[in-house]
Amino acid sequence: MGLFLVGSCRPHIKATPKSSAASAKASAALPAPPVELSNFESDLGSALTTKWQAIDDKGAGGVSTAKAELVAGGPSGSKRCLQVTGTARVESFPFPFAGAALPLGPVVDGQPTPIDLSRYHGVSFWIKGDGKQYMLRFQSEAISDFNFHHYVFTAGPEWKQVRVPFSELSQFSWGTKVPWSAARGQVSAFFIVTYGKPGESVGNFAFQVDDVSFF
Ligand SMILES: [Ca+2]
Repeated sequence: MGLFLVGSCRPHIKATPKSSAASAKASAALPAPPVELSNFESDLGSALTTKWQAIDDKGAGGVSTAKAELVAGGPSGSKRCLQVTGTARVESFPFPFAGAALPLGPVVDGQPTPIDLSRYHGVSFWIKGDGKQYMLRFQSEAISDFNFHHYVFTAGPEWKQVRVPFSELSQFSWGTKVPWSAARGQVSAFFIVTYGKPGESVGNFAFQVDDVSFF
């Protein structure tokens, strides 16, 4: 899917800055923390009225694939969770990625409206997977070279909670460094995607996510 596509390294698609007025409007009704964004009990929706979707690198010339769907299960007490499966591999595009994305503001003309995350301190979710490394990322309009703030973790065979204060997010060594305090006001999407070194295929992947919250 090519919607608001980003790469794990330097893709060649330019972000389109959104107006601050649109950002302020989308942020106006944000609930106070802690807020449960998605529990996946009945659908792929979120408390922000946006919806989770599969994301891959095809729009950047890649060949990776992803599928996002509701399945039975989840951590204790859950009936359903989000399952993401696919393949992330190198062909002509050297920075393969695939996974799932949540637009944070309303999607207009295929692009999510940025919102202001200043009132939140971090993100938490439950995860289970194939033992591979994954990366959460926050796409911000304040960053023009795709070096978005991220955090790498491993999804193992047992459900575990990943709880990440925004202060623990980092950027790659390439690209312009932007403090989170300057990026958090214009965040358009949250991603959980495969993590691999440039030029390296991740191969088949599978993980499940549940109970995504901002605290
Ligand atoms: Ca659930």
